[in-house]
Amino acid sequence: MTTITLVRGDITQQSVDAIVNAANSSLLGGGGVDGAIHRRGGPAILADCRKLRASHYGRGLPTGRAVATTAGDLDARWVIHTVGPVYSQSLDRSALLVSCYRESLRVADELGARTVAFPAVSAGVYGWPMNDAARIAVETVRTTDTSVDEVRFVLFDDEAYAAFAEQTG
Ligand code: AR6
Repeated sequence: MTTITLVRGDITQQSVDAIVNAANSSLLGGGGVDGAIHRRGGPAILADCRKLRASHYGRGLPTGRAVATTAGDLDARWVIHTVGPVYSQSLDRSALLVSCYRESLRVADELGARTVAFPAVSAGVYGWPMNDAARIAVETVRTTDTSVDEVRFVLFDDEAYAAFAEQTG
């Protein structure tokens, strides 16, 4: 059984096996949670990302996929980078958001990670409505077969926390 916990705070302060990053396909960093992870984790994370680009993802990491790097100076063993979909009102891109959580958990299982912290993927710069992002996140974790003991959603503000709390009731 995977336990879902909610924390209001900064994901870079978490002590877990793996921290999931809401990255972009370049894997070279950005704003939001991505910027915070690279800032606090230090240059080792970017160095690993550059190696992954050179070896496997010259055209970028596709949306919905996930890959792991070192966690640098963070209090974690790995960062799992996943690329969420940009929200679209005309297209239903939710399967790609489901895939982000499934793929991140699959990578966590491969690594042997037992505690994994997630942000609200796609719910910032990528524009996904928070309530829907929370529903997809919680439903997907609940229906994914994984060896992860704890999935910790780390929510940055009251709106995000409330949306996830409504789903976990
Ligand atoms: N800890 C936890 N959550 C955070 C933190 C933090 N330190 N900082 C922000 N959030 P976003 P996206 C929340 O924009 O929508 C980047 O530039 C934030 O409030 O980080 O998937 C990437 O490089 C929001 O609720 O990710 C991509 O280009 C959630 O994390 C793009 O943004 C996700 O917001 C990805 O956009």
